[in-house]
Amino acid sequence: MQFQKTPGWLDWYQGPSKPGFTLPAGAVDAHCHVFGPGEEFPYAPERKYTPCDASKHQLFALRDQLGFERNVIVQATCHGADNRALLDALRYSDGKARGVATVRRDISDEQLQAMHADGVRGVRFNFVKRLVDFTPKDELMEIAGRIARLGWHVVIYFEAVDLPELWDFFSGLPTTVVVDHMGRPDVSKPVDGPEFALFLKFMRDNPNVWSKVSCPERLSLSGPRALDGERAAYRDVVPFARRVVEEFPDRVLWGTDWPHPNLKDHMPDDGLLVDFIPHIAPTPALQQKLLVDNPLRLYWPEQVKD
Ligand code: 0GY
Repeated sequence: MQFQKTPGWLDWYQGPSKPGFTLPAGAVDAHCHVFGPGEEFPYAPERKYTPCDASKHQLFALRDQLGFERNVIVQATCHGADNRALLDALRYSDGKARGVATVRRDISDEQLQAMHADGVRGVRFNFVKRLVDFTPKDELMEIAGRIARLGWHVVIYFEAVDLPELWDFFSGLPTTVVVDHMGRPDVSKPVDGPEFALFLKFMRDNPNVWSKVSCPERLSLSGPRALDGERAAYRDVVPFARRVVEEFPDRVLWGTDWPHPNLKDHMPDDGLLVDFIPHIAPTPALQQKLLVDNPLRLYWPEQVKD
């Protein structure tokens, strides 16, 4: 099937620069996607955008180029609850990728078991209105109860302004809960202001909640331009991500978000994104937790030695 990209869609950055920051051995890119290719894995009829194709081969080439060893591939909304492209990439990865799927309540236990065998370890609940239609909370809670029995976790994606309304639902989830992109703070507001304080309180009050400190390119207003050094981009996001890393070093993850859906202004150089990491995790000990120990504990626990 032929698909036309959403008008204005930015293709991912070809030939990323070599990062100045050397990733620790065993580093995991814990948030990235595959898109199609549409001819092989058609985009879902209910999707809100049609992306450019971004295949497993291209994702794994980026992994090797940047110096990551593993990926966590997150089901993107353009594939709805059709997880075939994700599962295909997981199978092809030879154990180097684990996945986060999207499922509906009609999924059978046998299907969940088969996904587990392929490497899925979580489901994603999306509350960003421009990306998905509404799913009733009782359906999501039912799914959470079922996947908890497999030892999976729930990834949640929402905007900062919606946290108060979603707080009780999130707090009632029976699994580890991973927040995408720090709950999308408005970084034009102060890091010490009430909005981000609420997010930090959410993490403090709920010890089962983790956060991805990812997507500076999505949250930044200052953008990729260097303010105080050639490779120091997205500096306005640093205080937010660093605050989360320093307060919750055992509950943070980082990912590229390749191939960066729905960016309107610029497409990031993924090498430059890697160079963002030492600004938010300034010591080798924090980098080891963020990039290796935490993702292994969540996605490859059988490989963690006591
Ligand atoms: C991200 C962010 C976005 C999109 C999706 O599944 C998706 O479509 O996650 C976004 O548009 O903010 O994490 O990829």
